[in-house]
Amino acid sequence: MNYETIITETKGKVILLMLNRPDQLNALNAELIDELGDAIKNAENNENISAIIITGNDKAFAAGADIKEMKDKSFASSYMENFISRWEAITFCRKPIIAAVAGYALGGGCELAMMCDFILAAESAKFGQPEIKLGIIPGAGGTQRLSRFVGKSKAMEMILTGRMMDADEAERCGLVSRVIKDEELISESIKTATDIANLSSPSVFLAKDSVNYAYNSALSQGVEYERKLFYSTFSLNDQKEGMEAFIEKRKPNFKNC
Ligand code: DAK
Repeated sequence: MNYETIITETKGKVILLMLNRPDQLNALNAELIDELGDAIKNAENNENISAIIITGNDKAFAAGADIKEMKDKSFASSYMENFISRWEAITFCRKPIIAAVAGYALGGGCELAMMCDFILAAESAKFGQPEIKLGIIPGAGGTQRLSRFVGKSKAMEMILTGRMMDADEAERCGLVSRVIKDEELISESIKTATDIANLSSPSVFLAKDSVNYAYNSALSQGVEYERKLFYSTFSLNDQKEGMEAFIEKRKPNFKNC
C-alpha cells in the first residue's frame, strides 16, 4: 500500500509504521491519521504480522495535531464532523503496538504514543501536553491517560503549564517503559517487537486485553476477568507446547492456536 504521510516497512513478523511529515515535525493532519488507521487495520488483518511499531524520525515522533489544519475550526464543525475521533481506532487493535519515540512527542503526539501498548523512548525524547499554550486543552485522551500513567500531581503540572519532560523523567514517572540510546531505538524496538511476535499470539492478545481491562474496571472485577482469561489459555495447543518445551529444556514452537 502506498501512503503519502507514512512509510511502512516489514521486518519478519513486525511492521514499522513511520510517520513521515518531517518538514512539519510529523504534525498529525487528517490525512496522516487516516493513513495510520488504515495501515493499522491492514496490519491487524495480515496474518503474517504479529506486532506493530509506530515511530517518527530523530527530531519528532509527532509535535501534535496539525495546528494549521485546526486553526479555523468552530465548535459546530468539529462536533458535527466528529473531528479526529478516528484517532481512537488504534486502541481497538488487538495486536501489540509499541511507540518508539525520539524527539518531540507533544499534544496529540504524546496522546498517540500513550494509546500504544507501551512506549520505548530514545534519550532525545521529549513529552508534553502544551495545548494550554494554544488556548485549548488536550482532546485525544491526554488528561485521562497521562493522569493514569504519571499520577495527578505531575499530570496536572504538565497539562496546566504545558512544560515538557525529558526521557529520564518520563521513565522515572512510568510514562515510558525504557530509555534507549538514540542510535539504538529502532533496532531495539524491532528486537522487542520480534520477541513478542515469536510468542503465542493468542496468549499475547489475551494478556494485552487483560492489562487493558485494569484501566476500565475495579480491582476485584479485573482479577476475576484475568482469572477467566487465564483458564482459557489451557484450551490452547500453545499452552501444552510451552509447558512441554520448558520441561524438555527446549525452545517452544508456538503455532498460534
Ligand atoms: N502543527 C502544525 N505545524 C507544526 C506543528 C503542529 N503541531 N509543530 C511544528 N510545526 C511546524 C512549524 O510550524 C514549522 O513549520 P514551517 O514554519 O517551517 O512551515 C515546522 O513544523 C518546524 O517547527 P519549528 O520551526 O517550530 O521547530 P522548532 O524546533 O523551533 O520547535 C517545537 C519545535 C516542537 C517546540 C515547536 O514546533 C512547537 O511548539 N510546536 C507545536 C507543539 C504543540 O503545541 N503541539 C500541540 C498541538 S495541539 C483531538 C485529538 C488531538 C488533539 C486534539 C483533539 N480529538 C480526537 C478531538 C491534539 C491537539 C494538539 O496536539
